[in-house]
Amino acid sequence: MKHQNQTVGYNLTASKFQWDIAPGKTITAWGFNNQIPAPALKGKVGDTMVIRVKNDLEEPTTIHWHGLRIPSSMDGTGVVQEPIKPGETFEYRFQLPDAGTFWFHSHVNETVQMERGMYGALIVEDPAEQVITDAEKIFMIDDMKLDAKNRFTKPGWLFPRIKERHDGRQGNTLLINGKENPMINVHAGQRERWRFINSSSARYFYLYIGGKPFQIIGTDGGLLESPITVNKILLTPGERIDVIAGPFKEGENILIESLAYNRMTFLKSKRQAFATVQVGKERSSITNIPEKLRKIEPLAQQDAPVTRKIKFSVGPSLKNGMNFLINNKVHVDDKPVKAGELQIWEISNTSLMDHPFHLHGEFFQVIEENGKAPGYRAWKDTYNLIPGSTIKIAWMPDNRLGMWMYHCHILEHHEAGMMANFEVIDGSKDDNQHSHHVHRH
Ligand SMILES: [Cu+2]
Repeated sequence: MKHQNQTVGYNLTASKFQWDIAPGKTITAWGFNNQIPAPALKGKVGDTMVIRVKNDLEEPTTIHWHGLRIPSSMDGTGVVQEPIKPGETFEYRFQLPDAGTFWFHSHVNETVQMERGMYGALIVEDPAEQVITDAEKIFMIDDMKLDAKNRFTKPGWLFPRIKERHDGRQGNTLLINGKENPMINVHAGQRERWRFINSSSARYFYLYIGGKPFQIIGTDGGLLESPITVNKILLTPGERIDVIAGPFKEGENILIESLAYNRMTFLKSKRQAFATVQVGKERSSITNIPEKLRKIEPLAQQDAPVTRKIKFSVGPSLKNGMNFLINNKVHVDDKPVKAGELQIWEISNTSLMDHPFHLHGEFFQVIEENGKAPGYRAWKDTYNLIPGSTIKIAWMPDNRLGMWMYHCHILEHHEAGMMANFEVIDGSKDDNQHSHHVHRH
């Protein structure tokens, strides 16, 4: 039976509240509907989602819908929207074009607002999808930097401040779905779909499930062509991954961990546990994972001519110790692109640390990484650039004209300048009719 498109309504209220991250461990959070994460928003492909956001904080905010291919005016950034002032309400309204694991988060003063909990999952299902699992869970990964009294801290001294700017804020308190080391209950013999979302400021989450193999079935922009079996996978800030976990044996206790990943920070990376999976009584399984999940048509060949070059780098700054740069500048206005004109962007990272590149409102395909074609095709909106690397991405701007942006998804780097605004313009008009010069971010 064909799915009848529906309108799905949600109310989100941003406010300050007390939140228990563990028994007896309470923080003053900022978030939506008094919970971290916000309630998961769910819809089906083709549905219209209407989300009324009331701001009960003492400062302005907006919401960015990470990964959703929606109109520019709904993207939630400072160039497309007046921030929602304290006491005001704004209605976001858009159709859900793609199935997948998406998320939303504030896009004003992110290093404070997101750090304190202003994020949630947005799941879009496709009723025609063939994947069947016994259960489904969403895991939003985060960390918070708290002092001994569970307060959020900002480094006061110059060197710690430079370190946090350099590394991004990496917390000492690890969270899955707003809780410290939660118990995850599963049944023996069953297989579940786990949707991981890295909503942290800067932490590289290197997923490891007790060494057990799991299957990756989806990335940022929905299903892969075929499942890929691994026993670890890196998830950088902003990225999502759908995996099939299990079957496990009754009585097993398995840690969900992040392995150490050296992204060239001052802070040394360690292997750390985020949650414990407790395996209960055996149950029968109805899971079915087809070998062919879907077809992803290639947007371009590896040797397609480059239409734009983007360089991520770090330079000295008298005021802050260092600046985070795009093409040698901070907070950049990049050239427009024309709707319907294939984009082949060569993005290089000449700095000595990793940066996750995020493009708003579009999916891209990585067609080359350091001279090689990637192992499999996937739709992405966030992709990690290791030091000294160069990738080529292909994407096709459609008719959603207006302002968009790309940036490093380490929030402190974004704030320190590693971001650019650009416009998607009508392909039938010439460039100099358009000259938005904006410097907000
Ligand atoms: Cu960065």
